[in-house]
Amino acid sequence: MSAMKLYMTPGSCSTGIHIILEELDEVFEAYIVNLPAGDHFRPDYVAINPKSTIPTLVRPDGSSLTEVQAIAYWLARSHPRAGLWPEDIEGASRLIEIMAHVVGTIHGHGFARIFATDTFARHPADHDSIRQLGRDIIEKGFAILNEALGTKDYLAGAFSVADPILFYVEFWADKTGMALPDNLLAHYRRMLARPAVQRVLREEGYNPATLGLCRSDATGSTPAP
Ligand SMILES: N[C@@H](CCC(=O)N[C@@H](CS)C(=O)NCC(=O)O)C(=O)O
Repeated sequence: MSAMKLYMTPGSCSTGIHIILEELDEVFEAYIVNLPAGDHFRPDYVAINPKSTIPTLVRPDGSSLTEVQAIAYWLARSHPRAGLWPEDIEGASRLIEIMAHVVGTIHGHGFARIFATDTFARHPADHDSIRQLGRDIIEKGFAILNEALGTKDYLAGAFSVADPILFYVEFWADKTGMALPDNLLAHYRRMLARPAVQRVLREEGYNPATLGLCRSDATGSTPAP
């Protein structure tokens, strides 16, 4: 048995997993995968994760686990005393539903069209419209999540592994100047106030004090004066 290894890229979806590990006070080794440099296609990384995606968690028995939701679930279930996963079937199903929506739709169909536009259309003339489609998908997704969260502090009421997953797309919205509806903005700021989240952001090169200053309105999020 050895320490877990998290293969991650600062400011990416792996930030959600990094936060879960920090919240669990888990000892792990962090390995930075430089996506722009193509590190994820190097044979040594492909041997760990043939999908060439981040995050990858290499567990104490040496086996790799990929996919954000699967890693979040495994971390929660292997630390039952932390209480980061609901015990009831309805609560657990709702968290799976939300994480799938965040990772599959808001990230995979929405932000991916903005961050990796050229993987959706070969011709640069199409890129603006692809990016706009991405923004539309994100806006619709955020409206649905805003209703699901309601006025609860966290998605399951109490903090769970789904909150850092929601956090990473809220963080991307902030960084790209997109509006967050009221309940999500309150959730994002609540997450930013957590000491573990602040530690992760600093470790990944961000200043938490400069985040969460966006405001929620119908015309789009703009920095607060
Ligand atoms: N479905 C994957 C998505 C992960 C993903 O798209 N990660 C991005 C970074 S946020 C990535 O690895 N991009 C590199 C690539 O796809 O080439 C998961 O849940 O882990």
